[in-house]
Amino acid sequence: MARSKIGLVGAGQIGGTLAFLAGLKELGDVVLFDIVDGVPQGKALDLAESSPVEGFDAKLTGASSYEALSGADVVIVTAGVPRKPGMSRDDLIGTNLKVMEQVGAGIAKYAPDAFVICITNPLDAMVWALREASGLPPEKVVGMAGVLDSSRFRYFLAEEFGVSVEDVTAFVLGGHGDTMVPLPRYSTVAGVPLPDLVKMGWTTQEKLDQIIQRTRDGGAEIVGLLKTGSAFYAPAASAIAMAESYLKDKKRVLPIAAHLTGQYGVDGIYVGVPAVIGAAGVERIVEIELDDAEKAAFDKSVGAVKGLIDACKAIAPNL
Ligand code: TXD
Repeated sequence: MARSKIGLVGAGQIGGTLAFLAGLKELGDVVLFDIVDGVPQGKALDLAESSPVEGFDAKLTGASSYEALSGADVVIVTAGVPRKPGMSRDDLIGTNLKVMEQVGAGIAKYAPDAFVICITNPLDAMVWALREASGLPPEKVVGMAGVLDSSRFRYFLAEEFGVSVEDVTAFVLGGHGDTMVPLPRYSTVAGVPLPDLVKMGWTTQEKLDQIIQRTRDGGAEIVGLLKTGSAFYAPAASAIAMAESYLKDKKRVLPIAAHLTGQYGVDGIYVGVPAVIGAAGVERIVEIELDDAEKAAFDKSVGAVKGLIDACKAIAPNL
């Protein structure tokens, strides 16, 4: 059976890391695409030269034409510009929306059967725009944010509790921004929900609230430290987990930006919800029960996403 093919649109900080992780996990052949000539080719060659050391067999190439995406099974999109200190994710709309229109056209032409994972910010609006511009079925176009946000949440919780990150599960719903909705009731250590752990004296509500806020500020914390760009290792690892679930039909239950058609009372936009990712793409949206406070927070986040999408429609009425 031929190897899978993974197309990476954007060969920058996240794109290069995606390529390395895809190689190390032997997920298939990798094509890096970028508009900066030489960067995709140089990174692909460097990564290929690591393969004998790491022992993975894959064809790694760089390209400056969308034609190189032909027949890709998965396309991961990081094309665009990242934040600088003091910028919000929403400040990126003007530039990155135009990029999504170009990328959507390229995918429609050369990889219409691919499972597409958008990473470009502001994520919830950019994945919507990418789906509109590509015309692909909504179940084959998703956004990566919730896996990253919940991984940050899980890491901070594991540190607080002194337990393995492997035994901490967490859900973060809603938009990838200040209104994201970490859900303590559905986050656990080995199945023990966080509210019970507070009662058991493992932590305090105040400490838990601090961890939730640090999760919300996770991106800005790293942008502030790096100064020249944003996070890229954890974002790349998060998108690769989604790609792997599709390529291996693992049916993972992951928080992703998915197209809703009435679930959670939301229709026609992308927002972070738990979903099953398998060989058919988004195979199920998991509608968990939300209490009044959680629902109010989720609805506020949905409102923020709707505002971003309205801003996109104002800039690009053809979408
Ligand atoms: O959780 C999440 N979704 C976020 C997403 C987590 C972290 C970063 N987030 C966003 O991903 C970030 O705000 C950016 O919008 C993207 C990519 O971040 P990255 O750190 O990889 O940015 P780089 O290193 O600047 O890489 C972007 C590449 C760069 O090489 C450009 O030349 C290329 O995109 N680029 C393009 N490629 C193709 N086509 C076009 N038009 C284009 N424009 C820029």
